[in-house]
Amino acid sequence: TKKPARVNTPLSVITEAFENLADLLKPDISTDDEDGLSLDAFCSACTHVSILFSCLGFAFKFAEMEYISKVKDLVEASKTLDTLQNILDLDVENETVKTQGSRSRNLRRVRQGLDLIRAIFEQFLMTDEYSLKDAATTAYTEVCAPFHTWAVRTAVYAGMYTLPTRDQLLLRLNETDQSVEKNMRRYMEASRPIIEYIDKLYIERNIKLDW
Ligand code: 1PZ
Repeated sequence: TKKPARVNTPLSVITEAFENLADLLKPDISTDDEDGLSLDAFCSACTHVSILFSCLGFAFKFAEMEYISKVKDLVEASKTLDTLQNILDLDVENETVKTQGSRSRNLRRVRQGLDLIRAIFEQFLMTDEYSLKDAATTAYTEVCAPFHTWAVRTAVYAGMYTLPTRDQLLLRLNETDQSVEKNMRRYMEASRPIIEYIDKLYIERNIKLDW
């Protein structure tokens, strides 16, 4: 019997991008610890996330534009800066870490987006009975809501009602129950060290993560 050809689903593309990025953080591969994580490599993984938005529908157009504009700014930065820590060091020097639109702030926002996706996947896999709306609502409340304004939170919670059902999502992602579980778990595992790495960049510079 012939095995079905392996197809690249949107989720497997994202997952692979983050696994490759996480590999760069492994001590045996990065030869010089002082170098830090490549901004180019980080941006290219983050760019892949955009594919997901097309599965969510019109209500999340705003989230998509927000996310993409932040990543774009980091791509712009990557033309002159080599690593993620360069971004922080420059803003620390200029006292613009938390300034609206600064690169350190945009990096923090993108990091929150990556963590949100991880939390949504975690919730989604908790039980088959869980709707995408409930999974996403719980994850958002945990990961992003504390840092968003009242207006944004209200819009996001309203938008949740327009999310596709579980089955619709699997269909749009071209996944089965088994394949979606595997890919979501792989993303959850790969994104964790990257998120921790980014947090450490701020903490090492005495910047609290309460924003
Ligand atoms: C498959 C799972 C579907 C779940 C969908 C859940 C979507 C949650 C959407 C969150 C929208 C946040 C919108 C706006 C946030 C802004 O307040 C901040 C402003 O930052 P500032 O300019 O003040 O520094 N913007 C962001 O945080 C940018 C990134 C937000 C987008 C994250 C999306 C994550 C991906 C969801 C799954 C595709």
